Amino acid sequence: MFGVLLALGACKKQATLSDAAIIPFPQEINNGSGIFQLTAETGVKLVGTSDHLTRIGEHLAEKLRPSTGYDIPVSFDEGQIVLELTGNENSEAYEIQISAEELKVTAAGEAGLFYGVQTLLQLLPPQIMNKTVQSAEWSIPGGTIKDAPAFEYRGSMLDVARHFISVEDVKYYIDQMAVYKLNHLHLHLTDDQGWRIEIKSWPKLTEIGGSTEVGGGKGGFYTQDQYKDIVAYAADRFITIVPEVDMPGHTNSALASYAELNPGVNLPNGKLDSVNRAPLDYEMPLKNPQASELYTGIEVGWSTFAPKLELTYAFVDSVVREISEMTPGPYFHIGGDESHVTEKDDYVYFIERVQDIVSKYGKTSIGWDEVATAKLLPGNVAQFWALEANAKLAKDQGNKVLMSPAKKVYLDMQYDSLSRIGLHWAAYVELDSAYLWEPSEYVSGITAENILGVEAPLWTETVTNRADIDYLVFPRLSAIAEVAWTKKDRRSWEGYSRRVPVHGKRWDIQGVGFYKSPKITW
Ligand code: TNX
Repeated sequence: MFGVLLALGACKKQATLSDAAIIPFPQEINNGSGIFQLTAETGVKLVGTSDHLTRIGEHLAEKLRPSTGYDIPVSFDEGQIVLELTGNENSEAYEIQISAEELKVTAAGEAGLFYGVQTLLQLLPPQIMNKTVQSAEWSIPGGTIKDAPAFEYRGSMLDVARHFISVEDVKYYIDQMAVYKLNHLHLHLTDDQGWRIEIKSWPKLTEIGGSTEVGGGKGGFYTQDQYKDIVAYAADRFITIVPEVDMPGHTNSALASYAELNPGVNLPNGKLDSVNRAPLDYEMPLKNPQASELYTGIEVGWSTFAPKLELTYAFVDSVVREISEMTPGPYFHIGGDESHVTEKDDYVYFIERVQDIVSKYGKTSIGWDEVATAKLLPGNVAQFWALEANAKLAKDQGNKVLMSPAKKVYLDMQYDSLSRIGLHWAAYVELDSAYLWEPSEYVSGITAENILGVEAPLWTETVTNRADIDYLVFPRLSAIAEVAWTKKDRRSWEGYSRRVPVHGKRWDIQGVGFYKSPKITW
C-alpha cells in the first residue's frame, strides 16, 4: 500500500522553483538543487542595520506562525531564513537564494527586502494563508530569484468620496496591495458627494460635506488622527499615501459646506443645464452667496470652485497645508478632471495657482490628464486616464505621465454585461484585457522614459462594501500589478493564467470574494 503511494508520488513531476505561482512574475528565476523545508526549528535571522529590519522580519514571522504552528523566532543570531540588508539604498530590487540548508533574501534597500519577503510567502503553498494550523508540505524547491520592478510608481486608488470606505477596509486594501508589490495608494478624498478628510481650519467640510454619499447613506470621514494612522499603516508596508483633493470641479461637497466659496448660483444636482452654470462674468466676492445642496447622485462635471474668488485660494492653501503636514510622501493630487463648467482660462489660472500652493508646502502635484492643458511645474505629473492629447501635452512640457488608461485599469469597469456592479462607459474590462497591454506602448509617443508608472483606480459609485471591492478588484489588481512590475519580455497571458488560480486559492482561504473570470480555469 505505502509502496504504491510512494510510486505514485514519484511519478508526480517534481516541482521546481520556476513553476512557482509568483505574481508579479520575477525578472529572473533559476532552478537549483535541494529543497528548503520549513520546520518547527526554523527561525528568521536578520543581517544588517536599519530601523525597520526587525519589523520586516516580524512581518514574515507573523505570516508564517498561524498556519504552520511553529514559533519562528526572529533574531540577529541564528535562523535558516536569512533576511540580509546590504545597504541603505532607495532600492526595490531583491534576490533570493534557496538551498536545503538556507533560504536567504538579500536586498540593498528595505523596500526590496520587504518585496523579497512577499515573494518568499508566495513560494509556500496556499495553506500558508490560513489562520489555523494546517498540515501541509512547507517546502520550497532550491534555486535563485533576482527581481526588480519595471516602473517606480505602482499604485491603486480608492474613491472614498462617492462611498465612504472605513479605516479598517482601507487597511485591508493596503494589505492586499502589499502582496502584489504595489507602492502607492492614492486616496480620492473629496468629490461632489463627500468630503472625507478633517480640515481643522474649515470644520464644516466634514460636518456638512462628509455627512452623506452616493445613494444618500450617512457618509463619513477620516479624522486627522485616523488619516495619520492610515499613512503609518501603509508606510509599514512600503506604501506611500497620495492624498487627492479634486478641484476645481468635483467640489460640491465643499460648496455645500461653505456658502462663501460659491460662485453665486446654486449649482444643480447633476444637471448640465447651461442656465444653472456658474456665470462667466460674475463679480467676486458675491453679495449673498448660498451654499449648494448636498448631492447623492452620480453625474459628473457640473460643479466648480470660483477661480476668480480670492477666498478660494485661501481655502485651498489651508487644505493643502493641513493635509501636506500629515503626509510624508512627495505627492499631492489636485484632481483637475472633468471641470466642464469652469471657463477654460479660469481653469488654467486655477491649476497654475494651486500647483504653486502645493509646491510651497513641499509637495509635487499630480493631476488628472486635463491639468496638462495648463503650464505644469517641473516634476509635476499628469495622470493619463482618457485623452491621449493631454498625455502628449505633459510629455512636450517635459513632465511625466502616470498611466491609468480607463479601458485597461479602471477597476470600476464591469467585466462584461452581466457584472452585478460597475460602470462600462470606458469598456468592459475582462481579466485578459486588464493584463494584455504595455504601458510604454499604449499611447503613441509616450515611451518608458516619459512614464512614472501605473495606477489602477477604484471609483465607487456602485461600490458599497468589502464584497463589492473584492469582486471588482480581484483578480484584476494582480494582473495590473504584473503589468507595472514585470518587464514586457517576462510577461505572458499564458503564464499569468497558469499562476493566478493559485492566488484564487489564497483569496478563498482569506475570504476574498474575487470574480471567477471564465477566462481562467480556477
Ligand atoms: C470618470 S476618471 C471620473 C470619475 C468617475 C469615473 C467613473 C476621472 C478622472 N473622473 O469622476 O468616478 O469616471 O468611472
